[in-house]
Amino acid sequence: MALEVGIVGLPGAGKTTIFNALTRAGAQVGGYSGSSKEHVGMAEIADERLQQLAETVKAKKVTKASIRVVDVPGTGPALLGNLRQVDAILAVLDGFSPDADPSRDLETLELELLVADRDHVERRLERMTKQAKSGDAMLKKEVAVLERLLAHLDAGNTLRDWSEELPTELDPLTTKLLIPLENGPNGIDGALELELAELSDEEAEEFREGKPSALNEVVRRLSEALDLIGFFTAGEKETRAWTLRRGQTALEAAATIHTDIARGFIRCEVIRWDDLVASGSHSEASRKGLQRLEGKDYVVVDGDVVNIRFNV
Ligand SMILES: Nc1nc2c(ncn2[C@@H]2O[C@H](COP(=O)(O)OP(=O)(O)O)[C@@H](O)[C@H]2O)c(=O)[nH]1
Ligand SMILES: [Mg+2]
Repeated sequence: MALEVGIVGLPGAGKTTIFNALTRAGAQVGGYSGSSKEHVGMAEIADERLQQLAETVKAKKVTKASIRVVDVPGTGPALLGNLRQVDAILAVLDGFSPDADPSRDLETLELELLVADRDHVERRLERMTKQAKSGDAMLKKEVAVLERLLAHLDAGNTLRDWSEELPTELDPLTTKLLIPLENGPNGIDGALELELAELSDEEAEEFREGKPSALNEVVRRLSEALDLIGFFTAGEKETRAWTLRRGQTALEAAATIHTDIARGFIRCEVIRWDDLVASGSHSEASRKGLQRLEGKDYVVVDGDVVNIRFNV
């Protein structure tokens, strides 16, 4: 499953603008009617290694790795609740209007997230209290934890300073990775990025005159914060980049590609991406002994090219 990031921000901060620039999805920007829908799209991750690999194996199709992006149309517990499954939250802060105050807005957003979590804990407590009437010991235990947790929050504390273990399936927002992103001249220029997103990669590159893409910078910060690594599958039919969290195994890499491949996993051939490029082909890399055989528990390393042998 692709990694997922949720965009939050105050109305008019430029969430949908940034969403469009990241995903090239062309969702409607501005105005309350146009921005009242949830948008979902994929943001591609730039990786210079991919093109070199594709050229080496003469790939007919090249596919970048991508992150799923969700743009929620506003704040408030119900809307923010849609983000309980995301891996990270991108907080878009207005840095372009005349009275912009990004740090004030970040505080407001953090408070909104906390309110949404408090609301969530309270609802879950109500539901669990009803269910616990059956006498189930586990449920009663969770009710006791939730009661203490609610009191903890109502005393002005946060979920981050809760020292006990949180109930599983609570999926709080305020313990997620939060990445602030100022939209404006001092941060990333959402309006400019949106215009550039409509150009081809080459044209946008030219326009930037060597300056790095602000969106690549956002994706890079996300990858870093989520501790992502990139691995590749390099075939003639398709050469493709994928992501994993650091420390994940060959079996998890297989599951990222396809659940059937994970189910039928036999073993995995691994070559370093630069060894493959330098060798010029899989067979030459293999002849030089640069290809290794690994099992399901092998921890994938950034830059690995994998070929998973499986039966279905
Ligand atoms: N000048 C300027 N305007 C922007 C920028 N980003 C967004 N806008 C404008 O601000 C308005 C609100 O943007 P939108 O993305 O819909 O905000 P949302 O409500 O957070 O989704 C739109 O008219 C955008 O064109 C920016 O970086 N600079
Ligand atoms: Mg919007």
